[in-house]
Amino acid sequence: MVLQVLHALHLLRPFLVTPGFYTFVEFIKIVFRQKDFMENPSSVTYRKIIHIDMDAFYASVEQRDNPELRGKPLAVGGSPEGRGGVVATASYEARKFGVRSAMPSKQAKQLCPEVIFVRPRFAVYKEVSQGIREIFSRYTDLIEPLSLDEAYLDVTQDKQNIGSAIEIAKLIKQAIKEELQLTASAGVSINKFVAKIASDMNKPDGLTFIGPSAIEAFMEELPVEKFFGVGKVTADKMKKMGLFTGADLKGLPEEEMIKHFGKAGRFYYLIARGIDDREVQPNRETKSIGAEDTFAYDLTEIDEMYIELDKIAQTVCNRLQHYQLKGRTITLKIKYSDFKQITRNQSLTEPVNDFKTITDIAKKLLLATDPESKRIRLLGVTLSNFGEMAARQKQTDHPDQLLLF
Ligand code: DCP
Ligand code: MG
Repeated sequence: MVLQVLHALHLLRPFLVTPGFYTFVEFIKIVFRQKDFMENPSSVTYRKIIHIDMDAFYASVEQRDNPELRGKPLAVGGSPEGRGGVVATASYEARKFGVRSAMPSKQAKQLCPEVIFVRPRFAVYKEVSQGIREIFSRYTDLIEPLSLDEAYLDVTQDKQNIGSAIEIAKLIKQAIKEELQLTASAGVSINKFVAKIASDMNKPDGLTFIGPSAIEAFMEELPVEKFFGVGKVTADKMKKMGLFTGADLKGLPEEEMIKHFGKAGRFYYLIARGIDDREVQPNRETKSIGAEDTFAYDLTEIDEMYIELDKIAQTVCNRLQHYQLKGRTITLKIKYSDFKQITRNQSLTEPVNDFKTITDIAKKLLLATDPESKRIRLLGVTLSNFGEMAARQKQTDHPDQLLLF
């Protein structure tokens, strides 16, 4: 018997080494996993995924380091006096008044006159971030950071043979509390998508487990705007089509989803069924950081375009500062009302991350495209070419590899 198998393998050898074969094997594995999952959930060994997200991250660090700020409404970000100041995050006390991330600081002050504004201290947040990653690494090396305060962990096989992902999440939360005097929320499930949504469900200091048998019902009830990758524009489109929840999405065949939402349609199709095979990927590196916006109506006037570019450039700046990165290449993306898309870029001799340079170059690139001659539905700005700086950063603080926006 063994000899027969070996003989068969020998005959199949030319096929076994082709990449196509591996793709085929992966495909079969996925099909069987999903088939098993649907028919007999108890027969499958699931992955154990934890998503951890710090609570009101910047604001909590500021309250930790300055007792006078504790229990008070706090906004970390630009001051409300200057032009263009934006809230990076707000303490839970300030959130009660409606103060939120990305809100103009002026508006935050109107909503909550007692709010205290504090400038961000990125170097401290980065240090805390390294602290939480060190805690994660006690349990697994499969850590995928999404930003300074957020990461996926695959603990299917944990380093300490604890076995229970819920127990590991508890221990991590406890270590963060005792060693860093901060709180985090955790989501535990069998895939990234559900774990991430779970971590947001009982903030602050939450721990939410969504097991295999609960996933289907959970996904059915989930509003479409909570689906990964569904922005405001897609959510509005879905609602116009009468799709409000996961259950509604599930009603649409795969071809229909792809027809309406392109490549993302396939992802939504699977996700609506609780299927997400994305691996936890350590060692991801940031190659670019950007932001874009699709407008509620097409833009035709340069003044409007400039206003929108200012907002987009501000978001890009916040993100660059959040990750402490500077880029040498600025790329402008324009999508017209007929969905045709162009990009224009400019590279500088020195890397930058300041608002003025980024928005000025984006406007210059826009102006060179004769922008008022066509209706514009989307504008985007991206910085890339982090070059030496990213390389240096990689050498000095290895775990700080980040996901693209
Ligand atoms: N951040 C930012 N600009 C944004 C969003 C966030 O600078 N538009 C920064 C500040 C946050 C940190 O990133 O503290 C983490 O972002 P989160 O979305 O996780 O928000 P918080 O941790 O502040 O709050 P939550 O408890 O809701 O996670
Ligand atoms: Mg957070």
